[in-house]
Amino acid sequence: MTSNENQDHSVPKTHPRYESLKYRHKIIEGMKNLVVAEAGLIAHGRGECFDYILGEKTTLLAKKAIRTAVAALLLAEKPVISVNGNVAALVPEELATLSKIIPAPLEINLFYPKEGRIEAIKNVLQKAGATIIHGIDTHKMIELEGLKSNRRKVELIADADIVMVPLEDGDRTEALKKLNKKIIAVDLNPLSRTALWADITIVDNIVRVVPEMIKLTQELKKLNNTQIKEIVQNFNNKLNIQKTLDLIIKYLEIQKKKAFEILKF
Ligand code: PTJ
Repeated sequence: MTSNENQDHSVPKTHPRYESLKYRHKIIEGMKNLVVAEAGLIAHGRGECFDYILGEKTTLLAKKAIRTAVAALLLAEKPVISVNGNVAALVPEELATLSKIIPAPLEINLFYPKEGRIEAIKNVLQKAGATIIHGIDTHKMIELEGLKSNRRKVELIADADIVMVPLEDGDRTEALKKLNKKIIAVDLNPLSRTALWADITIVDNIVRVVPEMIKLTQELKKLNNTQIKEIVQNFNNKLNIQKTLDLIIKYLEIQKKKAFEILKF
């Protein structure tokens, strides 16, 4: 085994589930470094389960939502990308790039407060090349009305017109919607409250979403404002979620048939 193959806790690159295991280890490392909350491991496992029944790929429906999300971010006056522990552990470099090219500031916002976590996440983001990071100085923060969790403490998000909330909990999405913010959710569970409350719901893995957003930002920046607006106007989020649920059912039917073929012998 070469040293390269050995890098992710002895998981060989040839392993059929290499990608999935690689991200598991990023989450575990993140937990050891305070970046990821303990519950972040469980949240990741839930995400993996939904990813599995979506075929672990970016569906055409997700691609459409991602395209719309990028268009909406480009049109926004005060966009903000909310960052939690899982996201910082999984895609720090990609977040830094996306933040720069939109441009949209990153704001650390945690559900599980713990001494040292904000600092640890800030360091990871800075190391990854991020320059504009908010949600660090408690003196600059205000509290969102009607929200009891730690996510109520926000800085630029309070004044944002669009907030991208990857791996979010339903309560804050609801609170942000009540404040008339447009919400872009990234959530592998199309049935979560966040997915159902958001204006643009991306049902896909954050590890595939952010690279795709970077690619599309470069592409959409070549369009004029009217063309970018059309992308947002032509998108129907409710329909996209319904079709995603149909896709999951269809995928499971196909997998069931395949499993039955194997079970026959
Ligand atoms: O770092 P903190 O303290 O802010 O905590 C972050 C977590 C994620 C632990 C916290 O927000 C939490 O408990 O979230 P939930 O309520 O478990 O919701 C997370 C949602 O994200 C679930 O619906 C998961 O299916 C989904 N999810 C998990 N991993 C991914 C994902 N969606 C997209 N990509 C993933 N990699």
